Amino acid sequence: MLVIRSSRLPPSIISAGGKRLRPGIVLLLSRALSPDGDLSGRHRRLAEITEMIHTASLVHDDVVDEASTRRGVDTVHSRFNHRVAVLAGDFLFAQASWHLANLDNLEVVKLLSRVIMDLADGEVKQGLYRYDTGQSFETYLEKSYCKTASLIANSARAAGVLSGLPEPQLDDLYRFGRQLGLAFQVVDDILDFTGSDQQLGKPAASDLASGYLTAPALYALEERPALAGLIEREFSESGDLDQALELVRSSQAIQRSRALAEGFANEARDALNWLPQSECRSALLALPDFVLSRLY
Ligand code: GRG
Repeated sequence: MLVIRSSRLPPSIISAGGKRLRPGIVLLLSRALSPDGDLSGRHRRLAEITEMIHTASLVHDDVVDEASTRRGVDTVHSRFNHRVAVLAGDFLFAQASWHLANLDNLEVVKLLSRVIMDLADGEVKQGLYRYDTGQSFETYLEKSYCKTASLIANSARAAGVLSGLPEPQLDDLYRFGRQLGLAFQVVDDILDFTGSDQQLGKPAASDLASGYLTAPALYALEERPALAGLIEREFSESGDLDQALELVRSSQAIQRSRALAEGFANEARDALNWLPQSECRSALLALPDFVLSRLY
């Protein structure tokens, strides 16, 4: 993948790296599914495409959320401006689409195009339900699927397509990615309440402050009716946000969210039981625990 580096440039979202979870899954699946543990060139390209799509979505997301930092560095729009950030995100989406088309596999093109549709859909859903205390838990999970799990699920399935797997196993790969992605998003949502700015690489408690109601807030609303009033008036009075955070943190919401993430992580692990023994299989089966370990 083309990466522009210069010692004179300050760190960017690309050089800051991130966890590279999504390409890691595609690379591990490629090796785990190959009889001699090889990594094919097409799987390598698919891995690059998944990270390009992910990075593009982060750049756009930071514009929408007006976020100042990401991966511990200034966001593109805060370093340059909104116009540059939107164009940089578009550029990455366009590059990803070009390399995707050049894989010459219509099924893979369909899977990854669907992801880009889901990302946009998830972002719209999230915007529509801001500060909406009446939203269902199902709406939250649908949004989480679109914004996070779809990319992991469909790229895992696409890795299986490139390996020539039959339909039932493709379904298992999709299920692995979907449940892992949901676990990952719930963990991310918990960390927003429990992590520090430094741990997160972005401001803590920013979801609730922006009116995004995630698993901890939705569970807390069931236990603490006073929380609804604070959210509905959009934390407009001084001390509202701190009071809301205290209501969430003093309820069972974090424990219940943790149990939800553990359930998704277990389902992800079960979906890959059939993979033949290899180091890559062991690494893939360790991923659900890695996702949960971010909580401890
Ligand atoms: C498709 C035109 C078009 C727009 C995209 C903005 C947008 C619509 C979608 C946003 C999707 C988004 C940013 C979801 C967040 C997913 C998430 C949990 C990101 C954090 O992932 P990590 O922790 O990040 O893996 P690192 O930095 O490790 O890569």
